[in-house]
Amino acid sequence: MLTQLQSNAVIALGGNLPFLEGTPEVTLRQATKRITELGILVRRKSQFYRTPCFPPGTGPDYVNAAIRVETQLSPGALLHVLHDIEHEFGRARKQRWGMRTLDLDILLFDDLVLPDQDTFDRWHDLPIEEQVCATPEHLILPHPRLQDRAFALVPTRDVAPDWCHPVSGKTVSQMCAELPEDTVAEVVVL
Ligand code: A4P
Ligand code: MG
Repeated sequence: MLTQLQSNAVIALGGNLPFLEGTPEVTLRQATKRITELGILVRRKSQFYRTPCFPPGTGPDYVNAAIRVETQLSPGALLHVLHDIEHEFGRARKQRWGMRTLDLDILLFDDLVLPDQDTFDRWHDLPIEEQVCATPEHLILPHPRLQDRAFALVPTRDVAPDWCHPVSGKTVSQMCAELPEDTVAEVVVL
């Protein structure tokens, strides 16, 4: 019998609005449980962090975390499952980078670069003023902002410190070490 190969992925979890009576931390815990219930194997969980909203001043602090998972799903099918879970936890898509009960992003998926190197490069190099308003239609992997964001990299370091970025070749720990110190210091364990 053929066994299907498992893929490894890192998923970022974030939220800065309560869902029903639950704080964002409660939502993130419950969302992780839902991910497991839907057959995705959660191998490692990061600590929960309180992080200042980005862009600064646009909303309450976030709670951020990351999990390392194993799955037989394709990247597109995994994103579909994550969108369904966001929906279950009250996510409304009103505004790019707007406040939200739950955001689930795929940061890394094996060593895949999707949809292709040119598209990845274009999103990776997008000027900040365009990042605010441009929403990708395709799944982009790795997440094109991963290397810029302490709120994504610090939790990812908990679960995958030696994971090599398939384009830059840098490990998650190296990318973290290259962030401005003050942005890392703002990411505080809950
Ligand atoms: N998409 C493309 N690539 C991916 C990927 N690797 N993972 C597409 C997930 N989705 C990806 O996403 C918009 C579109 O991107 C989707 O159609 C999806 O197919 P979205 O979740 O609907 O919208 P969004 O959340 O506003 O966009 P995105 O890209 O997830 O936003 P960011 O860049 O993650 O920013 N501040 C703090 N402190 N902590 C945060 O977690 N998050 C954001 C959201 C802003 N500020 C924050 C935080
Ligand atoms: Mg998202």
